[in-house]
Amino acid sequence: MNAPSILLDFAEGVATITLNRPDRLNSFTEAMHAELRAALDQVERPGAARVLVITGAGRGFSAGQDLAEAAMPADDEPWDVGATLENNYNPLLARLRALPMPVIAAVNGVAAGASANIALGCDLVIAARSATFLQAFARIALIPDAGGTYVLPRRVGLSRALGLSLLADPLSAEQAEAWGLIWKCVDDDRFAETVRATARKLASGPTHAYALIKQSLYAAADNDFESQLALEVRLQREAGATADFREGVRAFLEKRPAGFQGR
Ligand code: T3D
Repeated sequence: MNAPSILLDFAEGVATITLNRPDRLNSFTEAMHAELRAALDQVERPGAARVLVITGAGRGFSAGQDLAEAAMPADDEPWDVGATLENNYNPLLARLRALPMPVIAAVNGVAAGASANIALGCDLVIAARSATFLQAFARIALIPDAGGTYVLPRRVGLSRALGLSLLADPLSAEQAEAWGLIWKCVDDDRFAETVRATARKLASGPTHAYALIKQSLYAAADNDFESQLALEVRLQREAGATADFREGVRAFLEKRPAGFQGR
């Protein structure tokens, strides 16, 4: 029997999904996408988790689409590369963004192709110093996908987005942090502990408020100022109606740490 290509673990409110095809640098197959969808179903069960970490097994995070999986059609046959985006990557990116909890990409090694953009589609990207981000697409005459053309110019500006996409050179984790593409680059020997500590902190936080923070900040990229102010009113009302808000204020007034329940 084949080893599962997705591992899922739950501990203390933290769900960890490990991309697990290390001999193929965790590149994505159809089966792996299906396993990932099933794992996300588990993560989304009510009360199952308050934070999700996605990482890779072995020396890499993931090398994008498995280029060896699909048989190449004959030269006169059509090759619909958009289908895998529609069926697999786009729903995945939308799902990660909508997940009502923080999602951490723990980038342990190279993140290439669609997987670089899956990592960038997570809410917090923590990368080991030895990791790299590679918009590999132009190397095989494709365009950045899995949200790459959306997120890159918004995070690093058009000049750098074009440079990364056209030249398809690896970007170091350190440079990615300096450009504001990712949250944090940490030394390899501190990577696992940093991810663990960050996940634990988020798992004991106000989960519902985190979901609303995600919603408001992602909406800001496309909203005008007035619409964003109106959205803040609506979402702040919702945050203010949670038990965690009352607990946060009570804890502040009583000069003690808050005990958030995530609702
Ligand atoms: O349907 C569609 O195709 C459309 C979808 C597109 C979405 C995409 O993601 S397109 C982009 C696909 N990804 C790539 O182009 C990256 C391909 N990989 C690489 O360029 C290199 O592997 C890396 C730069 C990421 C890492 O290089 P290195 O030297 O550290 O490792 P390696 O030796 O190249 O890879 C290790 C093994 O993994 C190797 O197998 P081997 O020789 O030991 O038997 C390699 O072939 C395999 N591998 C790496 N990436 C892929 C892969 N096998 C299949 N697909 C891969 N994407």
